[in-house]
Amino acid sequence: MLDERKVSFSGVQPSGNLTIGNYLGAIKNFPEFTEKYKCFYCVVDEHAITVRQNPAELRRRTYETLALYIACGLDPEKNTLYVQSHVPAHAELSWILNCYTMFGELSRMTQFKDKSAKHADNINAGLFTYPVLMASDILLYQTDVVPIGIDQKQHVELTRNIAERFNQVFPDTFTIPEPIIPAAGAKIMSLQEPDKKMSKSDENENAVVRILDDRDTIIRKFKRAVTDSESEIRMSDDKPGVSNLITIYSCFTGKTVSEIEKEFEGRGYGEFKLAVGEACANRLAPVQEEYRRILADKAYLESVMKKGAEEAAYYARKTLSKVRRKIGFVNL
Ligand code: ATP
Ligand code: LTN
Repeated sequence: MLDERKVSFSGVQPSGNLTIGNYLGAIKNFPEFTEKYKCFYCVVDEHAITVRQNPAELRRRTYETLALYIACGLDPEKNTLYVQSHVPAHAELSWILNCYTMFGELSRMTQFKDKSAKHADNINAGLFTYPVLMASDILLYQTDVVPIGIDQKQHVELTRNIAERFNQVFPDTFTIPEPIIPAAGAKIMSLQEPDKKMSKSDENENAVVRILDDRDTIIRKFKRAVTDSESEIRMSDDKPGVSNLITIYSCFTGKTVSEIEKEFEGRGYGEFKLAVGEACANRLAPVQEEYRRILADKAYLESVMKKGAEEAAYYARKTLSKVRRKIGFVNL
């Protein structure tokens, strides 16, 4: 039967233990699309090797990221969950799209600039062309929507430009995708430097709360969160630490900002931080329990990977063969 639903696609790199930034900005929102959309959620291991990875850890994290997808509510029967390197069409389309992407466009990507500064000893060509592989991920499935955190918006905009450029030469090849960015939680900040994004590869462990951190660790990290010298719990641009904590508390409890400001009126930062830590730990506890159960069954995870790769490859092949035909490659 022809599946006429719109398509949702997103990916997460298995490049570290996932943070509450990854959770609130991306993964938590993936299941919303399950019923109405045809959904592809990918563990992007090829993206992860743009910075050096320990092979054993990369392999382990690939299983772990898949297990987290499922623990966060993605049913493998209803969503196509798979690993990027299991579907060679991603790398193939990426080569082709490299020839439709401009050097200047890639030079402007802020993630490239940030990561080259952070890994100055390894500014490899893959780090530079990373957004083209991401465009291939998205365009291979004729994707309509891409749920992501705000830091990835620029990459989806580039994807749209590449698709439009390609479509201009070869009409009706790609669907033009839209980024879907959550109203709250699209950019969770570091708990230690609240003007910086919380990032799973941050070296300061106190700056990040991981989805799999235990309750005591979560509460301790929130207790140590940097705030300011005032004592008022209020959302404001000049109070980045407190504002970030209000956002996190709001995402985990469903309370609005004004409800939270009212709830903590006249109460101190210590009390507030404890409440944020508890709300976060309470919400993550069932995810962690489910994760442990799923991760213990490696054979099950491999069966999900295998089924997902077969499903994804079916759709990817359709687009790739259309592209090959249009650009003049001989299809045998
Ligand atoms: P790295 O530290 O390795 O660069 P990352 O933490 O930025 O990784 P990714 O795997 O690149 O994580 O991102 C997966 C998804 O999580 C993306 O949609 C991204 O926008 C989202 N995301 C990452 N960090 C945050 C954050 N701090 N707040 C909200 N969303 C985030
Ligand atoms: N670049 C993203 C991860 C990613 C992605 C994608 C997200 C790779 N391919 C396709 C959405 C759609 C990141 O660094 N967070």
